[in-house]
Order: sequence, then C-alpha cells, then structure tokens
Amino acid sequence: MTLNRRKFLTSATISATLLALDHKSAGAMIPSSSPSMITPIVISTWDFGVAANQAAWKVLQAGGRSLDAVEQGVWVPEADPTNQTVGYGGLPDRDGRVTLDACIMDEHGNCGSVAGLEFIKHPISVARQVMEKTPHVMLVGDGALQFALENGFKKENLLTKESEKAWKEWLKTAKYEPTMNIENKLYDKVAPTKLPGNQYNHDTIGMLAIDKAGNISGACTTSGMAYKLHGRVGDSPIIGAGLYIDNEIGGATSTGVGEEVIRNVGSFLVVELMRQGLSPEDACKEAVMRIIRKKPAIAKEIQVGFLAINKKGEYGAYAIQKGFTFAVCHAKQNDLTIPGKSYY
Ligand code: SD4
Repeated sequence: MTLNRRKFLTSATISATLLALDHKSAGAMIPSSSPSMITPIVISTWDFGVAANQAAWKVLQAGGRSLDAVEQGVWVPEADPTNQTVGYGGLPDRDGRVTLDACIMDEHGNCGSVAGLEFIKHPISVARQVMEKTPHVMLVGDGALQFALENGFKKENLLTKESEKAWKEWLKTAKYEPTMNIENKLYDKVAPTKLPGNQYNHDTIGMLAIDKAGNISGACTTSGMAYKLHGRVGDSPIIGAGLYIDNEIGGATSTGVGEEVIRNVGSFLVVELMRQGLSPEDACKEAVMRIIRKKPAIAKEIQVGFLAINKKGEYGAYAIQKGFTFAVCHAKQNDLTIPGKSYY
C-alpha cells in the first residue's frame, strides 16, 4: 500500500464505493460503476485485529457462518500470551487475578456473555455456550467458571510471568488510573503494538462479521482494565454497551473506558443511529460526541472508540483520542490497519 492510498483511506469514510476499487493500482482510484455489497467481510478493533481477522476470514471464505467466524477470530488474541489486554496473558486485577469479560451475538438476536471469568482461556466460547445451552444471557464470576468446567473447558493459570511482573511493579505504587489514555500519549512516538505490553492498561478486541448469506454477528473479549477493583465489570460483556448486532441494520462494538460506554449504552446507540440513516462512521462519531458533551473535562483524559458496520458492509469508526486503529478483511483487502478518526 502506498502512502497516497493510506492517506486517502485515513481521510475518507470507507464506503462500498471505495472498496470496489482496484487495490493494486494505488493512485488510480476509479470507483466501480456499480458499488455492490462488500460481503463477506470482517472488521475488528486495534492492530491485533489483523491476525484475528485472518482467522475469521478462513471461516467466511469457506462459506461459514459469521458467528463461527467471530468466535474463531477472537480466539487468536485470547490465546496469545504476549497480548496483555485480552485472554491468556491479560493483566490482572489489583489482587493479581486475571478476570475476563466477553460476549457474542448472532444474526437472530441471540446473545451470551460472561463476566469476571477466571482460569478459562477462551471466554468467548463460554459466552457462546451460555447463549446456546442456557436460557440466560449472562453468567458471572464463580457461576461462569462452574458452567465452563461443567461444559468441558479446561482450568488453566492465565497469569503469565510477564503480567505477574507488571502487576508486582504496579503494586509498588498501586496507583489506579483507569482514565489513563496511554495509546494517545505514546502513539506519535511508536506504533501501539510495538509498546511493551505492560504500558497498556486497556484494549479490547471487538469483531464484527458479515457472512456470504449476509448475516451479521459480533464478538467482544477482554481482560478489562488492568489492576481494576476485583469484581469490576466493564462494557465489553454487556450487550448493548460493548457489542450490539441487529441483522436488519448492522453491528457495533466498542473499546476504551467501559464505564462511559455503559453510561451511554454505546453500541446499541450506534446501531440505532445507523437505523436512522447515519453512516457507520457518523453513527460512531455521534456516540462519541454524547460522551464528550456530557463530560467534556473527563472525555479529554480518556479513550473510547466505536467501530461499526452496516448491512451493506460499509464500515466506519470514531474515537475520542487519536491512536485508535481497526483492521479490515474482505476479498480485496486482508491485512490493513486503518487509523480511525478521532475527536482530539
Ligand atoms: C473495559 N472496554 O473493560 C474495556 C477495556 C478496553 O480497550 O477496551 N479496552 O472497560
């Protein structure tokens, strides 16, 4: 990808028209005369979304269901011990316990969720089983663990040496800064994925996919805020906050300081705004603006980002701070991370 094209991508809402372009001929960007639906497609938050999307793409390309695609896609960061914000290797809470939050939602409006789940590497799959095997939506803490073990999940230590070391270092001052927006402060100096993991205190993977049948599903999974109070639950496992899918309209997911996303029921809001006719990026922007308008002083200090896709496969993102990235994968593009737009 040339610089010109990258610049173009960063400054334009990515639309079906744009994606119908010939991706090999940078600079010669002639829109296709008949923009069509960009499906199948998968998009996900942050740079680690690139590898996750590739796993999801295998399912989509083979004609599989978007629900399987998003589950298998987010397995990648969940299983990665070097990723200290999702799954195995996630930074612990202030008591040194790795507690995971995840949720999943399908094209029928079915959904499942776990919060504060310990010792299970793939909370997204437990969330899926909550959806498929119980009449409930959400299981938390010990109950979620009990359910996982009863359903064949293996109990594992999720606290890696690196994350334990980072936590012990943190204990020296035990300063809890949930509002810190680290990627913004360091983004200009070094790409986020190049930072030593323990310099992050948050980053969730939210993934949205549309399959060949045109059906939309989403998944969201995280270890939440590093060094949070034990028992704290963020937006990521909460349907409507961290993730929402409406198969008639589209889907949305969020990342950043979960408390503000919950307060504004962020992902549901984005989907409803798309229902009213806003583009995915404009819907994400309006959801971000609600947070900023309600708490301008706090908003300056925190990061919240939304990512959305509509039924046509058009997508967009918007964040309070710069530094938010997302990854896109479809038939013509499979490894690009595009900086999302931001308010500041
Ligand atoms: C939370 N939203 O627990 C999650 C953390 C995170 O990007 O996203 N980070 O509040």
